This record gives sequence, C-alpha cells and structure tokens, in this order.
Amino acid sequence: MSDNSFVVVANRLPVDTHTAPDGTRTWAPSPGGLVSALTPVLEKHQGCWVGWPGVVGDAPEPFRTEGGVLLHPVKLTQADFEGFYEGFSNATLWPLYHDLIVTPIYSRDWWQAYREVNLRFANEVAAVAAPGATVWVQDYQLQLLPGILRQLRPDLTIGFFLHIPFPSPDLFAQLPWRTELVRGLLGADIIGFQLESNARNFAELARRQGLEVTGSVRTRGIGTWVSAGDGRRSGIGAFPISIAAAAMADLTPADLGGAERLHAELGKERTVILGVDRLDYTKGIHQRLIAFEELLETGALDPDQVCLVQLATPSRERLEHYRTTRSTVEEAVGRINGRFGRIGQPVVHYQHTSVNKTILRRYYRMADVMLVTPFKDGMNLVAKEYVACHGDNSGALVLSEFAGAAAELTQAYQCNPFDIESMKKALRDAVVGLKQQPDVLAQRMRAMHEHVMAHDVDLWASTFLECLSTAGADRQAQ
Ligand code: ADQ
Repeated sequence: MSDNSFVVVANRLPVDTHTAPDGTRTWAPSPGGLVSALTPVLEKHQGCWVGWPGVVGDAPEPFRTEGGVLLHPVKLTQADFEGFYEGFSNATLWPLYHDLIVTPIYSRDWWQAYREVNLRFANEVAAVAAPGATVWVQDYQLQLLPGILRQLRPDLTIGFFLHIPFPSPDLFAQLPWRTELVRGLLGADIIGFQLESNARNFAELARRQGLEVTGSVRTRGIGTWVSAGDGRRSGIGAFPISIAAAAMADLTPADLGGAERLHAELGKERTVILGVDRLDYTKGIHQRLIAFEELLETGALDPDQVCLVQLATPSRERLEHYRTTRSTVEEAVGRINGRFGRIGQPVVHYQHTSVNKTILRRYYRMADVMLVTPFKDGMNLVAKEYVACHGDNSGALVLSEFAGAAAELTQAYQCNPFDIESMKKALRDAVVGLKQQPDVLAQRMRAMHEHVMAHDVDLWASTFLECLSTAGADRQAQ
C-alpha cells in the first residue's frame, strides 16, 4: 500500500494544543472514540487525517503520530472560524438539523465562508491522497467536500458520514442552498447516517429534487441508491455509531474503588442521578432539572435520599444560544439548591468542566440512574458509555426517545423531553425500581449491556468501510 491510501477528513484534527508560559505552542495527538476506531485502519494504510487543529490562524507542519499516521492540518483564519464554523455550521446547520430547537440563521456571507472552507479542505485532500485512495469525510461541516473532491479527483473512493440527525425534507427545504448541499453530498459513493429514519429523510429529499431513487432503506447498511446525475449513483444507508465498548467496560479495581469513594462522598445511602453532556441546548439539561425540581417539590423524591450530579462540558461559548442555555441551567441549579439543599449537602452538584475518561468512567459506574434527555440527538454516546460501565447489571438509564440511541437501547426508561410529566415519570420509575424491582432492572441493564458490547465502534467503522469498498468497486466496474 502506498502512503495515504486511506484518508479521514474531519473538521477537527485529533490533536490538542498546549501553550507554554513563554508562548510557544506544541501539539500532541488526542485520543477519542473516532480516533481509536480508525487508528488501526489508518496505521495499516500509512493513512492520513486532514482537519483543523483547533486554533485560529496557527497550524503545525504536518506530522506523524507514533503509529505512522500523518496528521495534516488545514488553517482557518478568524473570519473562517466565525463564518464557516460558528456561523454556517453551528448557527445554521446545527439548529436546522436538530429540528429547529432554536431558529437557524440564513446568512449569505456565512454560506460563502462555508463554501470557501470546504473548497480549501478539498484542495488539501486532493493534494495528499494517493492515486485511487479511499477518503472518509466526517460530518455536517464538510457536506460540500465530496462533490468538490469528485471533480478534482475522480479516481478516489469517497464515503461520507453524518454524525447528527438529517431532518425531514420539509424542514430541509428552508435552506436557501439546499440544492448545492445535496449535490455536494452526492459526490460520495456512500452517504451514511446514524438512523434508518435519517436515511429515509435524505432519500425522500432526493426524490423531491427529481433524482432517481431505487431500493429501500434498511436498519443497517446500504439499501437505497440515489442517481448522482453524472452517471454515478450514491448508496444511502444507516450505520449507528458506537463506542470503544471493551475499553470502556474494563474497570480496574482502582476504578471500582474510585467509584465507591465518589458515591460515599455524595452520601452512601443516597440514590445518585447523573447527567453528562456538552452544554448544548439540544441536550435538554434545563428541562431535566425542572423535572427533578418538581419531583422534589411534590415529595415524590426526598432531597435527603437523592442527589443529581451534572457534568457539563463548556461548548461553543461565543454563540448566544449557548450562553443563554448556560445561564438558564446555572440559575436552575442555584434555585433548586436554595430550595431543597442544606448547608454542606447540596441536592444538585454541578460542574461546568470536562473530565478525563478515567474519572468519567468512575462517575458512570457510581451513578444509580443516568439521565440522558436530549430534544434531538444523532446518537448520544453518553448513554452507551453508561451502559458499558454497568457490566454488573447495576443502574438504570432514563433516555429520551429523540436520541438516536433509543432505537437500540429499548430497555431504557424512555421519555419525551418535551413533556415534563413524561420525564418525571421515567425518572421516578427508575429511582423507585432500583429499590422495588432490582431483578427487573438488572435484566434491563443486562440486555442493553450485551447490545452495546456486541455493537461497538469497530463494528461501525468496519461495516461502513466494507460497504464503501463495495460501492467504490461497483463504480469502477461500470
Ligand atoms: P455530541 O453532541 O458531542 O456528539 P455525544 O454523542 O453524547 O454528543 O458525545 C459526547 C462525548 O463527549 C462523549 O464521549 C462523552 O463522554 C464526552 N463528554 C460529554 N461531557 C463530558 C464531560 N463533562 N467530561 C468529559 N467528557 C464528556 C455528536 C452528535 C451525537 C453523536 C456523536 C458521535 O451530536 O449525537 O452520538 O457526535 O457520532
């Protein structure tokens, strides 16, 4: 295999930067679910990862990781960051694809920036990819890239995966640049979505745009083809993403001891409810706090017997909706503690911070109930991570029916986050169930744990890449 015969393109390069006191910057590879799933493939093919290093105006020279993966940075200016990333990606596409939880802004300047940055990424990939290479494009920030790349490098096999939901054609129709986006995606040999319903939305949209659609959408894998207009066709399908389940489930005695100590600090006899999210308005953090507050108010939950821990990673903090979400959440935390906490014994523990994976696994393991209540979520890995940490069948998961994970984790206490009563019922059933029906809860957790262990991120990546390889070979044979 020649160098760079497999290229991953994502908005972010998997690197973290560190600035020394004298101002010098260093970059180091940062591990994550996607990175660990793709590393074996990247290493086998002396592969390459193209992306933005996460810092405006500055980028390291391309460098290789210890395993031989080439990290190839794409530079973004402050104006690119504001127009392409904060603007079109996160204030237009993100709310539109999450069913208008907030109103998307349609700005022609942002669209221009989105096109320019997609073109820049495409030029970089075209320059580094080996002849006949496989290129895997990730997510909503880069939807024009497959189309541009197809023009620049018709020899490439191109796959695209969308990590967030794909909306109904009626919502998508609002987008002033809807035709260009669909054309961009159709440059790919296969377009993967999290769920069958997302793939169906895309197929229906393509049909409405007058494109020929054949086959029928499957729960997993490619079942539908859309004619791309240039004699090619793109395969459409569902590939539900997952986590590095074995690594997540492998709790050492130190982890188990740490989890126990954490629980003891919160109160040995108290039922601990946990939320872990990026602080994003799609995640329904405020609504879950309201549900918890009302259960305390009515006496359905006793503040001496329960507490809620919310870990919230800072996210997109310059955008207005994220700032308001943060202040609404923090106000609710203060109010609930003011009403139901005692000095030295808060009823909500809130941390606006990211924690490392070792600590996170201890939180997951110690939590009696996990609350995952997004209004809309492509998948939601937190739900799967919690389940993976409960190989002993302890715990209970309260899960929004609007998280992609709800299609697989059917044994969770599912709820409708738009309906506070539904959330209250699911949470109370889970808390009460722990005491009154431990065997039933253990069975539910066992079923979910087995599912997550058998459907991990490696399966996701290998299934996608097998489908992509078949689609690429079919195109070349035509
Ligand atoms: P996200 O919207 O970021 O991902 P999610 O799938 O839950 O949502 O992944 C979040 C990740 O961040 C998890 O791995 C979690 O452990 C970590 N995390 C969250 N809060 C943390 C904290 N306080 N400290 C440390 N780690 C924290 C997008 C889509 C999802 C889709 C994924 C993957 O929005 O729907 O599941 O991509 O495709």
